[in-house]
Amino acid sequence: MSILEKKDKKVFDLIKKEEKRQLESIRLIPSENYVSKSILEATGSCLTNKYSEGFSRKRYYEGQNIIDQIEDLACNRAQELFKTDYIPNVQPYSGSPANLIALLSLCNIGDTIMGMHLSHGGHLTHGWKASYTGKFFNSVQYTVSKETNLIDFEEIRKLAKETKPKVIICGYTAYPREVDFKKFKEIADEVGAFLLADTSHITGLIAGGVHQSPFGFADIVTSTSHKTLRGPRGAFIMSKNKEIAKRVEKTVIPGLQGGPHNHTTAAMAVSFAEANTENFKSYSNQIVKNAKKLALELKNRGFNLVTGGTDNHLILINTIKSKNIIGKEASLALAKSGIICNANTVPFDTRSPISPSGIRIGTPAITTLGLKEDDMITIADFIDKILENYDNNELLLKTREEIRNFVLKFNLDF
Ligand code: DSN
Repeated sequence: MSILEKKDKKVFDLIKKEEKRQLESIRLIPSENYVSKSILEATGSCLTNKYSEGFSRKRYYEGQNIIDQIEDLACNRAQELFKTDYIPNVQPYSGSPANLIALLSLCNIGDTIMGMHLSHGGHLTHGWKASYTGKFFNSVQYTVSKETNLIDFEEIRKLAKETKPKVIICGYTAYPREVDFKKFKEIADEVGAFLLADTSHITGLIAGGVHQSPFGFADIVTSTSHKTLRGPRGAFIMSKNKEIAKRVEKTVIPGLQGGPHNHTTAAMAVSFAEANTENFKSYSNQIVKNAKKLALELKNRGFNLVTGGTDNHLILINTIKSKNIIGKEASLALAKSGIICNANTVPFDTRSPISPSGIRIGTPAITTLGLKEDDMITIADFIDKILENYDNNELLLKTREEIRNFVLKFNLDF
């Protein structure tokens, strides 16, 4: 970035500082990752200069010969990666627009949709009351079981039969267990609903074969490309058949978006190829191994984990039950020492999303950095020490140095 350094030192310096922060912290936000240099190059390429409203060979502006090839490549690679004939659309700007596009393709404004409640693990765009998906549609929200904090299929079936939703949404942002897409499909069929699977968090695990696949069950699969999949900041939609894919196209443009972000499309194509390798299989397997080990080590130190552990890449800790600290205080204390996570609601939380009862942590980024199971023991020790001493500023700052030294031993090498 020598040109940027010369032309705009202020922005250059801020980017360099952020790069340093990312490499000197233990990054545990489960939706974040480090991308490869190839993906950084593709996102920083001349493709950002081009407008391409429409789809391959059906564009509104000229000069699309290369862009069409890039978009076709991304779509073909998506199908190869997920071993599916679902029809890809790689144009949604990010996960929230992708979900809105999916909902507007499957039903009309005012129709009933059914998604998981925000504080039980659902996303804002799964019909939460403050999101427009909760205002445009008649949103019915399901919860996890009070006893186990697991998905309760009998409750979901009962609610679906009572409310007759047009769309049922599964796939979550803060649910530490495997999603059984087949069971959701059975319920959707029983009530004549479409099934929308938002796999954003677990797409990399699906690609790597360590989580079951929604293909064959969901009518639409939406996903961001930057979480466990380790691609650029973007999203894609996979539709079960041509009719749904056509509706998705129309909802993308002219419905909700203008020109696609071609630099993102190219980077997405790169990430689909990167994820279709033996290396990526090992990576996704290691994400889960690390998460399970970290959960075990935290449990051994007396932490209260929602559902008692994890099957995927994330762990939800009730910090009030664990250490009598509210989630925001816990995440701030951890950040002061260089462990970056987010405060998170837990099921049946009585506190608000801005100051909830827990934190959410995950292993995708640290696994990219090369950390293995033994390193999870060190991280659990750090978390324990910090939360035991969350109001001891001196100790937090001293721990910051220990964490910097620990994490700088690892290198991004791809
Ligand atoms: N912000 C994402 C997450 O952290 O899960 C979801 O959109």
